Amino acid sequence: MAYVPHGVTRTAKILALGAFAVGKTTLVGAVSQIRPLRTEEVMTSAGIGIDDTPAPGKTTTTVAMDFGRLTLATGNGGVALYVFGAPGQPRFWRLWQGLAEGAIGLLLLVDVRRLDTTFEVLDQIESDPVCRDLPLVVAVNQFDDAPVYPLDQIRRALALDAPIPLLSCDARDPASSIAALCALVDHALARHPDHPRPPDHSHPPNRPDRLDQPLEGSR
Ligand SMILES: Nc1nc2c(ncn2[C@@H]2O[C@H](COP(=O)(O)OP(=O)(O)O)[C@@H](O)[C@H]2O)c(=O)[nH]1
Ligand SMILES: [Mg+2]
Repeated sequence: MAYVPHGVTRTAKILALGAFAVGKTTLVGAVSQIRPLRTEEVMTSAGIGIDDTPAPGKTTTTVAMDFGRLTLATGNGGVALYVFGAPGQPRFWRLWQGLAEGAIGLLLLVDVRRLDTTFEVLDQIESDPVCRDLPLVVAVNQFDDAPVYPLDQIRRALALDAPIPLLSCDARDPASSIAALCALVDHALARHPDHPRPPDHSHPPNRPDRLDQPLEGSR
């Protein structure tokens, strides 16, 4: 059992969300300084046509949650981040409310090859009574064989409000994934406690269902 290191004065919980196979489990494993808790189960032929993924190496799926922990040094003592990963399929969405309880914010992972699934996830976040009030950062997990789009185009396609940070990451890379977590911590700090910004759910965003041409030279 690895205990929280000395010098840690604060803790914060973060929930990584996103559609099936966008890299949530990979990101939690990449950032965790302890052996991550995983709840992976082997996918069987029963999932064909339901749990389809462009990731050829994916043979398991999260059925409850991922959990990892990392400590970040700050000016006045360390902060321990407890990073949870949610299962992505709609049949597990009822778990999100409980997983999001007490979190300082949500990290939404996106695979640009399957933006339609991200629209559904955004709709779910907006309708979840806990998730919808949490600060949100969106991270494009840039898969090797996925096209590369300018972030402003992805922002428009997802109809993200201007204050929502949007960045690109590689969920397999600890530094890149930690940068995404830091962006979320910064964003959450900026909103709390002096800058509350209640979300406006009165006008459902109009989300286009495709992106334009990828950047030149992209894969
Ligand atoms: N090439 C590439 N593969 C990735 C990346 N992130 C995840 N994967 C692979 O994509 C598959 C799905 O990732 P996983 O973390 O299980 O997705 P989850 O369903 O969101 O938890 C796995 O086979 C990963 O090894 C990435 O950034 N690049
Ligand atoms: Mg997973």
